[in-house]
Amino acid sequence: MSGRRLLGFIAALGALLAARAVLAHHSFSAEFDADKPLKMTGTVTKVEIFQGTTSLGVFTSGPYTLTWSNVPPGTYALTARATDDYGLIATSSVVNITVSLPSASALKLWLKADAITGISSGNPVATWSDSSGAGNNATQTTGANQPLYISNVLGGLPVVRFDGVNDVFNLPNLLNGATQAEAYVVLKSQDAPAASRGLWRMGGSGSGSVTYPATDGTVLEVVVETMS
Ligand SMILES: [Ca+2]
Repeated sequence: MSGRRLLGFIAALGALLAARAVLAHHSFSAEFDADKPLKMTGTVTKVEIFQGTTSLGVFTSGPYTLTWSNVPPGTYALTARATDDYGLIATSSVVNITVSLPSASALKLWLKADAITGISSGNPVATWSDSSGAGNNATQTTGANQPLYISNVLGGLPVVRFDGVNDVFNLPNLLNGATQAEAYVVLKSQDAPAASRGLWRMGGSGSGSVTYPATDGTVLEVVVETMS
């Protein structure tokens, strides 16, 4: 979110700097009366935002605010280029930004199938240890409800396979006190299964509120529970 605000600021700053440069150019060929107030005017007709040489957006009116979505982690050089009604162009100085993944300390849960050890392929998983360091292990004490550890399924990596019948893990109340959270899930589901599948339930949300997918192939997630 700070990146979005930052981009908006960059655009406004670029427009401002560009307008000043353009006005200064106009004044060079003019003569002014030292006893009278000096009024300079000009009109910015276009502002374009660049990442390197790639245009991220063009604006022909204010407030020249850009939302840059789905930015991969990395370092980027941003500039704003303004054009005035005389066709003159000015470019802002470069602003470098870095986009990072959430810090490890913010993680509440990280279930990695390739972190599972001591289980042969095809055998049930009673405890899927949390790799985040927070100790929020996923557990299942009932043997019939334990998913299976299957090796070499996804790009050479193992997966944890749920049977779609009664396999389920229980998790601690890891979002207690949180007002929002993000989840990244790598999941392969069966297309149009005979019965709707669910990825998770939060709080007391019912089984019909989440499907991955439902019997018609649709993916639905409606969670209205207050996390507590
Ligand atoms: Ca089962």
